[in-house]
Amino acid sequence: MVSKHTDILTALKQAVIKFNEKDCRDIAKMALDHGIDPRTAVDHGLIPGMEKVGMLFDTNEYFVPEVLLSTDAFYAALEILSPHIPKNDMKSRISVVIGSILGDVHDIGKNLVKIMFDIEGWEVHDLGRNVPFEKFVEKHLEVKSDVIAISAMMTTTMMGMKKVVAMAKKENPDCLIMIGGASVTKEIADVFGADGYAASHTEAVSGVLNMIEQYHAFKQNFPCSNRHKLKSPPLPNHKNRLLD
Ligand code: B12
Repeated sequence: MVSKHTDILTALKQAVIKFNEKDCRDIAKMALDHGIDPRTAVDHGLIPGMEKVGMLFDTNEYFVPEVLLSTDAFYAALEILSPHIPKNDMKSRISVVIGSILGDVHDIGKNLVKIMFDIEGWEVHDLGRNVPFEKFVEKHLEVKSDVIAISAMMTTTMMGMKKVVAMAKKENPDCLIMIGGASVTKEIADVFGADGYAASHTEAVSGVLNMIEQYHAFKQNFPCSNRHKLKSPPLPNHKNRLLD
């Protein structure tokens, strides 16, 4: 059975690499039929496939059209798998505005992060990709989100995140901003004045919870500061998950 599961995950990876949308769909269904955890199928099938595509692109074996086709294949499987990923029925709903920064059409990573937030049962406002700076801030103010999460995959687009941080903090100093994407590091996040950073979708949820924990610690230590209240109160159920 284990080897059957491994075979299916390998086949899923290969279907992304070979940009075979139909195979991707069929193998994703097969994975579910064989009781493979859909998250495992994403993390150990689809993502390694996309990573390999990135390598082929780097070595000029693949060009943009192949990468686009692989992206379609990736999404075809993700569409089948993601509805089967169980969601938490958390009482506290953190509210997040998320999007890929202006000039950036890469959205696979952003969408994986979004799925993780969805799984947590959080309120997620997805602005999509190539999002103008002011849209992040406008949406944050409109829905009073706790967090703005921004993705940038290119060195040319990542500077835009610094602008969003400045614009958002000017409008609401309490807005917590998390940034990520292949071009971003923790150091860059610090330099940009972002409150949080996560290297991958698997760290994004704990990254947000950490950020909120630090915010509440700050409020406790500096009650007279002019920071305002977050929409979501401290989350008592999160004791075992970083927050109090
Ligand atoms: C797929 C892809 C594309 C697809 C995008 C399709 C789509 N819908 O996303 C297409 C073909 C459209 C494309 C186009 C281009 N691409 Co491209 N692309 C890639 C590729 C191969 C894979 C990216 C990917 O999806 N990885 C898989 C996901 C799972 O990983 P990830 O994106 O890193 O996301 C994870 C983390 O970064 C993190 N994360 C991401 N976002 C966020 C946000 C938050 C808040 C958090 C906490 C975490 C987080 O979590 C994610 C999940 O674990 C990369 C190569 C690579 N090795 O990354 C190049 C790459 C990003 N592309 C690149 C380039 C140059 C381009 C083009 C300019 C090419 C061209 N000549 O036209 C155009 C630009 C278009 C534009 N204006 O945006 C360069 C960028 C170089 C740079 N450093 O600036 C790369 C690195 C390739 C390279 N080595 O040159 N691309």
